[in-house]
Parts: sequence; C-alpha cells; structure tokens
Amino acid sequence: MEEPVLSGKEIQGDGLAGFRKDFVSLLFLEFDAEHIQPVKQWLRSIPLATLSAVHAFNTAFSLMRRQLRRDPPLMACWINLGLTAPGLRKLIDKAEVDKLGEAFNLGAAERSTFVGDPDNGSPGDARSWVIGGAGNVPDAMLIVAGDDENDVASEVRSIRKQIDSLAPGVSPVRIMYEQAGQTLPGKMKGHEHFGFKDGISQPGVRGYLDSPTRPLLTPRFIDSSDPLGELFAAPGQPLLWPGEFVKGYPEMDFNDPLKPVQKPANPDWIKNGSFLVFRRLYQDVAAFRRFIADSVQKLNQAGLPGINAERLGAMCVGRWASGTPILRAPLADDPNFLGNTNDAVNSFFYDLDTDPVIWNPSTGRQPDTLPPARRDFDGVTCPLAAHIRKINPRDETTDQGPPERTFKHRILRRGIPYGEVYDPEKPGSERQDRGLLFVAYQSSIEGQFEFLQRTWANASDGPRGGAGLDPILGLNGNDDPAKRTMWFVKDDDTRIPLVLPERLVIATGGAYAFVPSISAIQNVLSR
Ligand code: N7H
Repeated sequence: MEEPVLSGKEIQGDGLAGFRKDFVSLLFLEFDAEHIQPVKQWLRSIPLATLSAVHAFNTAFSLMRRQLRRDPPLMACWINLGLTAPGLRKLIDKAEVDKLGEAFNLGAAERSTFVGDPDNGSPGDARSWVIGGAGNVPDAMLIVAGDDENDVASEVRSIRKQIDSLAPGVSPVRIMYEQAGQTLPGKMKGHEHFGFKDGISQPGVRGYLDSPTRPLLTPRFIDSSDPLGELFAAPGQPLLWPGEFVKGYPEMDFNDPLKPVQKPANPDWIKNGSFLVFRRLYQDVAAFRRFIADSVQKLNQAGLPGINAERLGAMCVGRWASGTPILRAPLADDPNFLGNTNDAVNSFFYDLDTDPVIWNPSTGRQPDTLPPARRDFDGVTCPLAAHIRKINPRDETTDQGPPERTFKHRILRRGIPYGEVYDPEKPGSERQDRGLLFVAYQSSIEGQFEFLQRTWANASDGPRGGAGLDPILGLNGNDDPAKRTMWFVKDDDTRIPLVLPERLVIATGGAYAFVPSISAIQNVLSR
C-alpha cells in the first residue's frame, strides 16, 4: 500500500496544509469578458502560495512553538486563488467547464435551497446574499491570509494597485466585495462566536511531499503495532487518500479504507486542483444564548435534571466551550484536557469504548491518562444530533453503511470568524454582523459539503434514524417547529424532544470555486 507523492509545487497550499493565519481578507472578483487578455496576464502573475511552501512554514512554526512554548517570531502572508464556473467560462471553453460537475456549474446560490437555505425572502435567501447571490456571483475569489494584519492590508493594497493598472482606461478586473476575517481576541482566540473552540478535528491525508526530504503530509503519531495504526495518524484523525481532497490522486475504495482507487483527473488540467466551498454564515449569538437559557428549564422540567447552560451548550455541539469532548467529560468540563498535547481532545469514538493508543516512540508523547470515552450508542451523553456527531459520526454505522463509509464525506475546514465578539453589555451589539467565513476543501462538492449539509445536518434521520436536527446547522429552511427537533435520551431510554429556534446560523453569502494547480493557471486557464 504505497502512499502517493504529492506535487508540492503544483497544489495551492490552503487546502492540504491550511494557511492557519489570524488575519484573512477574501477578495471577490469580476472579470471583464471584453478585456480578458489583461485578466489572464494578471492571473499568471499572482504569487500563489504552494503546498510545499505552506507545509514547510507550518512544520517549522509547530516545531519552534513546541520548543519555545509560545508562538515563534515567524510570519508569512499567503495568497490562493479559486475560480467559479462563470469565471472559468470567461477563460476557457464552456464545454471544458461543464465537465466539472453539476453543483459547481450551477454555483452556490443556485444550489442554496438544495442545502437548506430558504427561498421565500426570509434571511438566508440567496437573493439577498451580500456576495454570490442573484446578480453578484463572482468570477474568482482570492484568499489573502497572514499572521500580521498590516501585511494582509498591504498585500490587498498592492493587489488593488496591480488590477487598477492592468489596461489603460478600462478595468478588466473589478473587486466586487471584500470580506475581512480574523481570529477572535483574548480568551476567545481559536473559538467561534457561540464561544466554542474550533479547528480541532481534521482528517489526515496520506502521501509524501515531493520535496528532497519527502516529508509525510500528515505525521503519524500512532505506532504501527496499535490496531488503529494503519488507519489513523493520531487519535480521532483517520488517514484518507488524497484523492478525497485533490483531483488526480487515489481515492478511498468505497468498502475498504486501506485500498486506494486510482481516479485519473478528467479533464487533465484539473489535476492537483480542489473544489472550495465558501459560505458566509451569520451567527445570531444572542438568540443562541436565549435558546440555551430557555431550554435548560424546559429540559429540567421534562425530567432531565442537572443540565445547566454550559452542559446544554456542550450537548448541542458535542464539546465543551473549551474544546473538551463531552464523551470524555460527560457532566462538567475537565480543565486537564485544555492545552493537552497528546491528542486526548480528539480521542473518542461514539459506538465503542475508546482505549488509549500506543504512541509511535519517536514522537516522545506521554500516555493519555485522562478519563477515557465510554460507548454512547444511544446518545445519552452526547445526543445523536450534537453538531460534531451529526457531521462526523466517527465509528458509527450510519444510513450510508459501515463506519468507514463516513470517510467518504470528510472535508478540510479552513474557516475563520468575522465581526466583533458579542457583548451583551454593549448597546447595539446584538444587531452587529458576526459569524463564520466557512471555507472547506474537497474533491466532490456533491459528495462532501452538500452531502454533510443536506443529508446529515438538515435531515432528522441522518446519519442515524431518530437523531433529530443539528442545532447549529440544521435549521435553515425549516419553518415548521414540528420538524425542528433534536432529541435527548435518558438512562432509561426515554426520549425528550427539544424544539430548536428557527435560524441561529444564516447564510449571507457563498461561492463554489475551483482551486486549480499552478501549472493549470499558467498553461491552460490564462493562455
Ligand atoms: Fe462545524 N460550532 O461552533 O458549533 N464545528 N460549525 N461545520 N464542524 C465544529 O472539532 C460550527 C459547519 C464540521 O470531526 C466544532 O474542530 C459553527 C459547517 C465538521 O468531530 C465546532 C458553524 C460544516 C467538524 C463547530 C459551523 C461543519 C466541525 C468543534 C457555523 C459542514 C468536525 C471543533 C457558523 C457542512 C467534527 C472541532 C469532528 C466541528 C461549530 C459550520 C462541519 C465548535 C458555529 C457548515 C466536519
């Protein structure tokens, strides 16, 4: 089972390596089809960050941070480019673009009702999106991300300058919309606006980089003598074949996660490219807090004693606000998981008891001695509808079949919050715009992002019958309270329903883009 070699200088870096920056600016662009030559010339000149560069930076950063026990003084500012179907159609033959699939060609707005957004004029309707909706679908999306806010601002200024001087008297490229994002300040760093730690669980990706030292893209922390060693890089981090995220590499066999299946890129130029889903997700933090406060009382009265606001929040997400998994600390957060470096924070299954893993001795990791996760098949500890259980059921048998099939629906999440932290003491704070700039990479929009949103988050019976709706994501489009329910289960198997509020997370923008390889941009798309 040879792992593939990944073209580090061809693949753009945000997908497989992740920029992991504190400041981001997303630029949404329109191309003038009448003046496409200067557009192409400019596309060729953008200094795009490659997988090799981003991976090398991230590796050095992590290494130094472990030694210094603080963030090292290393900084970078990276750029990546995605092109939407209308943008590609301005650059190459429509017939070539058609080959990229139906969802991509229709685009995020056209597919919005399919993934649960309303179409009745209420908030979330794509016709009112600030970007990507009717009449404002971009041709391209630039991601500018850096460790320093000033570097990002100066990179954006320089991009503006370049596109202003592309051709005399005309504007071949127009910035339609600019969206800033940044990690939240102070104690909220690394958390999203509802208050929960984010960016903990990501799949691992098999393969070596083609640089001289041939590093593995995802380091292996579990020893090969451990039963999980072949399938997992670290606890909770399955190893997936790179074709699940990048075109032209082996994908996972539907029935055997250890078996790669060759999938040649078609058309050829999409090799080393990925699909990017962007959703601008407004979060109604005040409504989330009201929902939690009101529901605590309801659940206590319904016979679930001992549930307070903190625990109910954890039961809705599947993790305490700190990131501690509720399956490993069922009744109250356990501060020992915070900052724990042995991956205890992601070491849990739902269907089976979770034993500590045997570490690869070269990692120097300490044994995981924190309370282990115990089997929770019925969802007594972590409701079946909890966000992270709905969207990644881990070892559960689901409506798709045996547990390994869940691996076909993983995404690489690269989102970042936008807007100021909610402050109930501050007048007007409730009405401010804030949320998540959701960005996910995959090789199939239909099979990954759309599947997760539509078939699992939005469906009461996915991934397992009787789960109820995902309280974070599964609300869009469900105006009927009877259909907006998540279920709690008592020790004696009694089920207690909780009707969810209409919309805590509302899409206010979106785009489906293709993130091509460097040579596809140089030799195909901008020729
Ligand atoms: Fe979710 N949240 O704050 O509740 N998400 N998410 N997400 N999400 C995760 O484990 C959140 C969204 C996934 O492997 C955590 O890294 C919010 C969309 C997946 O166990 C938290 C929004 C989609 C995982 C949140 C939002 C997903 C995940 C725990 C919108 C895909 C990994 C941190 C505003 C369709 C699950 C962590 C695993 C984790 C929240 C959106 C998917 C706290 C607020 C749209 C796959």
